[in-house]
Amino acid sequence: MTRVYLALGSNLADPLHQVDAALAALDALPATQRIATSAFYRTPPYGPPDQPGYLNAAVALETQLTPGSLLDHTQRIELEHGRVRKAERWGPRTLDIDVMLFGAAVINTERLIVPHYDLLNRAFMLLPLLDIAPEATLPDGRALRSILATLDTSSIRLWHT
Ligand code: PH2
Ligand code: MG
Ligand code: MG
Repeated sequence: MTRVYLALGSNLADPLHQVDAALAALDALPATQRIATSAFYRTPPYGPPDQPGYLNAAVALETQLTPGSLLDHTQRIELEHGRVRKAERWGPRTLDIDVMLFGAAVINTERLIVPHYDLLNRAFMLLPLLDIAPEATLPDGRALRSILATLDTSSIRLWHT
């Protein structure tokens, strides 16, 4: 079993509904249990500013799937929930499921980079992750808590407020 942390994001088509549907779909994955889910956060767009704010959350899974098989499933779930891949970098999306950490694995393939390539710059990923894994570290042992402390979290709110 491997402990995996996923980031969920949505800023189109009723983000709360999208993320609830993603949680249900993750719960249906084979050989996988969802063991923790963060609070839901409202975060300002990172990248092009002319798009809606995001709902961001993190989930912890215990899985026997390989990284490639888990990615097949998360990409399938994204597509089943209306994801249309656009050329615009960091543009709006109905549902985004990103692998932040896969155990202590370091993965650098065409399809998958783990730890997530931009995790260290993204408070909207680290804050939810640290909700459910305050002691989480990178594969090299660095504490994510100390990395979040270098980022601006002042405009992140709870979704329900
Ligand atoms: N995802 C992006 C681009 N920008 N901004 C926020 N706040 N949250 C996201 O999940 C996000 C983003 C690309 O995946
Ligand atoms: Mg993403
Ligand atoms: Mg993605």
